[in-house]
Amino acid sequence: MLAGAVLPLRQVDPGEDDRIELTASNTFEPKHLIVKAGVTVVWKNLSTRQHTVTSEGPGSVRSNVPKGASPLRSGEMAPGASYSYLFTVAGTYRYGCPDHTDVGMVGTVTVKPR
Ligand SMILES: [Cu+2]
Repeated sequence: MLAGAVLPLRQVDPGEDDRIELTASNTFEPKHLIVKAGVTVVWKNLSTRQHTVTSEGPGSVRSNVPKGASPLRSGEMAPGASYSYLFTVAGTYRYGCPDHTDVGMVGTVTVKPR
């Protein structure tokens, strides 16, 4: 490998899946994801506790999705469970796990138009 080479970002095309992991340290990984419209994102709970992916909710969840987009609303995700969402509306989606926003379990997905 050339010195100073930059690793390419994974390129995910419309119709394909990208992935965000819910980790054992109560984080979404990656915390900030950029995808093209038409990509489905799959959140996978790799931790040993229940979490949710929620774009609207009580308390400190800083919730927002672009106008015309349906909310992110996984319901309780047991360890090992997955939640999928097909992003069709461009813009920034903010979400969190309402039980763990106090420890920083929040993330964003930015959707670029095709
Ligand atoms: Cu949680």
